[in-house]
Amino acid sequence: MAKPEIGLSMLYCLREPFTALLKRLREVDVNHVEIPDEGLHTLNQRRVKSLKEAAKANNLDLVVHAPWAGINIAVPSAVLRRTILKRLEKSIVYAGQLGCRLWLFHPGSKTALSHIYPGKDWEQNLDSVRALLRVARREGVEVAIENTPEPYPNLMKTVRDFHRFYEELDDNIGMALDVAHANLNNQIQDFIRQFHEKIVHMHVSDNDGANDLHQGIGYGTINWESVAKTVKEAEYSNLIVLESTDHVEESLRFLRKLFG
Ligand SMILES: [Mn+2]
Repeated sequence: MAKPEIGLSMLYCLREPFTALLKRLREVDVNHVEIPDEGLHTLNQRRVKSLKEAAKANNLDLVVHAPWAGINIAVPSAVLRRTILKRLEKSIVYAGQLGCRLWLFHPGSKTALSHIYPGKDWEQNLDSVRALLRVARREGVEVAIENTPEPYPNLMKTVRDFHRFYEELDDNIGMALDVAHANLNNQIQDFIRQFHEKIVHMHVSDNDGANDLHQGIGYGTINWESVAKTVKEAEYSNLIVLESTDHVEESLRFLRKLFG
């Protein structure tokens, strides 16, 4: 039976300049790397070219994480939503140019208007996801939508939200399961068991069960033995990407042992 492969998100070096990211990519000890298209590492044409060279030099397979800061695909203003979707479209195009199998993004959030127009944000979220799926198909990139953490007003945090989403979307989209986010509402097992056919990508980091701390594996409250057991039972064999911002080397070793 195929085993999951361990990858690494470069989130931990997002404080460093882009040139430092390129240097790290030539040294990382993994075959799969996730690039956040965000902050100091925001992609552009020139950077895509350098990333391609670095990936080739170290034989890396890349996936792109969509920008997330200030990005709300369910925002009520049409002009803001157009701008946000344009930015995300660009990110998908770059993912295609990088030869990525996958581009993943966050669902929308509630706003200060949500209580005035109940249900409207949920509709905008679905519409935006459909628009992103059209772009991704044009660019030949697979997309996945990630479960988001408490206590933020995101629209898709629980298994219930995802069941409703899949029922209403009426289209195919993979799920990127963030195990650490699922720990914040105590639904790690529920997500893996109920959505194992949808999950195409996983993020792992640790936390205290209350805050999305992106800690190293084993430094928070997540029961990793039990996660590994459920992942195995679900016969999950895609990527498990480390998304901690500390104890990176140690966490990679831990994960290799756990899922190896
Ligand atoms: Mn994540």
